[in-house]
Amino acid sequence: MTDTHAVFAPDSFSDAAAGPLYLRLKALIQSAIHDGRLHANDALPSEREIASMLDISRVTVRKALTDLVEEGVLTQRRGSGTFVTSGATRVEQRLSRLTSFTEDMLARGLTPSVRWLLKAVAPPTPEEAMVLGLSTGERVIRLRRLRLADDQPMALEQAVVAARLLANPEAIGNSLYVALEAAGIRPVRALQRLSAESLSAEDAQILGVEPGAPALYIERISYLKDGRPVEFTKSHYRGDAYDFVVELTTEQLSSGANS
Ligand code: 16G
Repeated sequence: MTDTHAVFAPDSFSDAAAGPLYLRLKALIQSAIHDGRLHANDALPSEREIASMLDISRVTVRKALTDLVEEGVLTQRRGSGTFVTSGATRVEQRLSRLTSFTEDMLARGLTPSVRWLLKAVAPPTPEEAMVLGLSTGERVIRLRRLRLADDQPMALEQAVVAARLLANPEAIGNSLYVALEAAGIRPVRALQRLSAESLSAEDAQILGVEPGAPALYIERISYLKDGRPVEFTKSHYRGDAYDFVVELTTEQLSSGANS
């Protein structure tokens, strides 16, 4: 088993990195999983040890670890500590957090990649114009991508964003949410609708499965803080590779957790 203390060496927080300490610690752990310095089932040093090695408070360490447990990256076993969740072949996505495909895969130690099928400025369909609240004559940026994790096709996605919000489609790299964040329009809320489907012959071929194979069809409409819609995305996730997990809490617990 790996000695995981090295991951938390005192100089592992770069001075250049900005942002709250707990987010920097989360990023440190996620990148260690991503680049193989932490493996499935590795035990992390104790909260107290991490706090002292990085010279930060235990409260900060606890917040980072709790977040990663909630995201399924770490597992806590009472009395025996915190472990890297063992990499299942199926990917789980928590439905209660507004994250991007890139973030979801990195958080699981998988390498996301993209095969571009289309990146164009185009007129919207009537449905897109309605969902995004476009005026007559407005155009959309249409992105059609095959999303892969560790080179395995996971999902086929078509996203549309009002062209007026993102001036230059060429500036969109592999992550749409990174581009939206850079433009100051990362969504904060989304509505997602899921249904079961059988893949069309064309989509199945792109995803590398048999025609008619089961998939999850997901539509996401995401919104800015002020309520304006920013993204309308239709995704086809391979049914044999993806689990969506929903956490349910009583009202009492969720209001307590937020306070
Ligand atoms: C996820 C979202 C999709 C969003 C994308 C951004 C679902 C079902 N869909 O795939 O709506 O556009 O993430 O990811 O979760 P990116 O920043 O990696 O492009």
